[in-house]
Amino acid sequence: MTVINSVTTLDLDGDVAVITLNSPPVNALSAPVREGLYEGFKAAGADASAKAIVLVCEGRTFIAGADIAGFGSAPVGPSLADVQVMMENSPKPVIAAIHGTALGGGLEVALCAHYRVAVPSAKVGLPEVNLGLIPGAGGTQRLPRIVGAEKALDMVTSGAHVPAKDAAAMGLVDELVEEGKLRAGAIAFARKVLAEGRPLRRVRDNDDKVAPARGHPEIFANFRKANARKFRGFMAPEHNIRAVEAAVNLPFDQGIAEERRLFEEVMASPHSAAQRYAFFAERAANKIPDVADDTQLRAVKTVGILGAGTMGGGIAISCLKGGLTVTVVEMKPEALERGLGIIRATIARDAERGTATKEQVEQRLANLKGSLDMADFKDVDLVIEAVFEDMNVKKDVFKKLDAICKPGAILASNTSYLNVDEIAAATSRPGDVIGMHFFSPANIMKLLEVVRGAKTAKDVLATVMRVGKQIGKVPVVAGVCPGFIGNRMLRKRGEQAEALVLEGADPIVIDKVFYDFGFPMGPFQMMDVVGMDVIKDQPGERSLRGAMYEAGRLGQKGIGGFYDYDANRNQTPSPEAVKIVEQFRKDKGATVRAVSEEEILDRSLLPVINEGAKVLQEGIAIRSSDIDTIWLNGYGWPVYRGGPMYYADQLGLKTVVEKLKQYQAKLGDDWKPAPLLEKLAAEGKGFADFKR
Ligand code: 3H9
Repeated sequence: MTVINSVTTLDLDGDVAVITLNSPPVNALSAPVREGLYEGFKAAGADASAKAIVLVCEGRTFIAGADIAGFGSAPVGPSLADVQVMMENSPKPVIAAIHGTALGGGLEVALCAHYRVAVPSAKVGLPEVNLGLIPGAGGTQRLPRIVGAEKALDMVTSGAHVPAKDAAAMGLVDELVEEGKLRAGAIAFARKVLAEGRPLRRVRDNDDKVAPARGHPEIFANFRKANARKFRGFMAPEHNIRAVEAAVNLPFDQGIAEERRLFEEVMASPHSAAQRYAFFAERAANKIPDVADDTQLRAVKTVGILGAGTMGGGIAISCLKGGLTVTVVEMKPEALERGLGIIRATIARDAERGTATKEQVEQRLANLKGSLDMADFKDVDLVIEAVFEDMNVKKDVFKKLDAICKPGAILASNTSYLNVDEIAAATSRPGDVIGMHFFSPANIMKLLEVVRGAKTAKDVLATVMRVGKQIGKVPVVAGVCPGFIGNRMLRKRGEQAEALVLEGADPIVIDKVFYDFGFPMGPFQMMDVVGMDVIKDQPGERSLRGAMYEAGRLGQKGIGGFYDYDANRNQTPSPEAVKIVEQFRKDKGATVRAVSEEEILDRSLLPVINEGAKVLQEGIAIRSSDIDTIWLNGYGWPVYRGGPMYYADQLGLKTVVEKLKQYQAKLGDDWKPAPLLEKLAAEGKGFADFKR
C-alpha cells in the first residue's frame, strides 16, 4: 500500500488500483482530499500494472461535498476541476464506489468516473440549493446528460438525496453491489469492465439525454410555474434551473462556463451566506458546553405517549417513523380509538405516497399500541406527556408517572410554556424530568425545543437530544422561562401586531408585510389557521383575537376569522372582520393614523430581536445561532434571512439599538434595548460574537 498523503492511500488488488480516501467526518473536498485524489489518480495512472482504478472512501460516507467550512478561503493545491479532468481523461477505466451519501461535489466527482457502483443503502444528490448555491463542479451539466432535463431539474432544485435503487433506475449508478462489500464489489465490477472491454464512458460526451429538451423552452417555463410558490423569495432555485437550461442548449464547455458564472453569483449572495450559516447553526445546536460528547446515553426503544389528541398523535407518528415502539394512553375509549385511527391512517398514507415501503409501514403499525391505563407505561424508556396545559393537571400526571415508571425512565412534558422545574418537583426524580416542546403539527414540524430543568440530569438531556434527531427533529436546548425561547419571543411580535392594528394598520397589510419578508403567512393568517378558540382571551384580557372569538369567527375551522374562506380554503378579505376591527378600535378609544410598511416591519421584528438578546443574556439559549435555528425550523423565518439574530447582525447592532431607542422615545420603555444588545453594539460586535 502506498501512502499518498494524510488522507489518501493507493493499493493494488491484482490489476485494479484502489484509491482510498479517509478524511472524517464526511470526506469533504478539503485541500488535502483534493491533493490526495489528484496525486492518487496520477500515481495509479502511472502504474503499469494497474488496468482500472477504483475510488472508495472509509468511514460513514463517500465524499459528502465541497468543504463548506472552507468556502471563501484562498484555494491551495490542485483544484477540484484539476482532479475531475484527471479522472475523466484517465486512459484506464475509473469506477467510483459509493456508500453513505455522495452529495454535491462528491457526486460531481463520481460523475467524472466512467462508471459508478453503490451499496443499496447509499444515497446520491446535489443538495447545493439548500445552501443557496448551485452545483459548481459540473453537476448541472453532467447530471442532465444521464437523467435528462426534467429529472435533473427536480434533483437540483429539491436537493433530494436519491436512494441508490432509484439512482440505478435512472442510470446514475451502473450497478448495485452487496451491502457491506463495496470494495470487493467495485473491484469485481472493474474486472468485468476490463474483461468485456467496456468503453471509457465520459458523461460529458453524452448528448442523447439532453437533446430531447432542446428547442422546448416550455419545459423550463412550466417547471418554474409549477414550483413558483415553493421557490418564492429564494435565489438558488432559479439559478439551478438556468444552469440546467444551459446544459440543454450549449455545448458542454460553454455550459460549464455558464455554470461557473451562475455559481459565483449565488456564492456571493447574502442568501447563500445565510443558508450556509443555517446549516452550521443547526449542527452547533447539538453541542452543549457542559455535556461531554461521549456522555453515556440511556437506551430508548419504547416510548409512552399520554394523550392521543392532535399533539400526542403527531408525536406518536414521529416516534414510529423513527423506529421506536409506542404506547399511546388516553382516558376515554372513544378518544383513544379516534386518536389511533388518525395515527394509523397517517402512517399508511406514506406507503401510498411512496415515502415509505409497505414493509416499513407494516412495521410502524405493528409498533403502535393503545391503552386506557397509565400503568402500561411501567416498562417504557421514555414517557412524553401531551395533556391539557394546566399546571395542576401536569403535576398530578407526573406524580402518577413517578409511581408507575421504572427507575431510569425519562419523563418528558410537551408543555409549551409551563415551568418544567415545578413539574419536576412533583416527582421524586427531578433529574429524569425534561421538557420536549414539539410544534404543531408535530409529525411535520422539525423543531423540538428541549427544555432543560435546573435538575435535569446531563445524560437525560443528551439522550433526549439524540432521540430528537432519531425521530427526524431539529432539537435545540432551551432553559426554563415562560414560553421558553420561541414562544417567549413570538409573544412580543403578537403584541405589536395588535398595537399596529389599533393605531390604524390593516391586518391584511400587516400579513402582506410578513409574506413579502418571506414568512409563509402573517400573524392574522396564522391566527385563522390556529383557531380563535385555542388563543382566545385569558381572564382579564381584551384582545382583538378575543373580539373575533366572541363574534363567533374562529378562523379556518369555522365561518372564517380575519379572512373569509371558500370551500378550498382560499382566503378573501372579510367585510365582517373589518367591522369587528373597527368596533375594537372604537371600544379601545384608539386614534387611527397611516402606518407605513416600514414601520410594520420594524415594529414586528425589533421587539423579537430585543427579546432574543434577553433570552441569550439570561442563558435561556446557549448561543445566538440556537435562537435562529428555532425560528427557522418552528416559526417560518425565511432561511435565506438566517434567523432574527443573524438578521440583526446583518443590520448591524448599532442600527438595531438606534431604532429601538427611537421607538422607546415614542412608545415607552418596553422598547428599551436589552443590556446585552447595547453592550455588543457599543463594542462593535454582533450576537454571533457573544460567548458565555
Ligand atoms: C458543494 O459541494 C459545492 C460544489 O458543488 C461546488 C464546488 C466548487 N463540509 O450533518 P452531520 C460536518 S456544497 C464541511 O451532523 P449526519 C458537519 O458540520 C456541499 N463540513 O452528520 C458536522 O461537523 P461537526 C454539498 C461538513 O451523519 C459533521 O460533518 N454537500 C460537510 O447527520 C457531521 O455532519 C452538502 O450540502 C461539508 N460539506 O449527516 C452535504 N458536511 O460534527 C452537507 C458535513 O463538527 N452535509 N460536515 O458538527 C450533509 O447533508 C450531512 O452532513 C450528511 C451527514 C448527510 C453528509
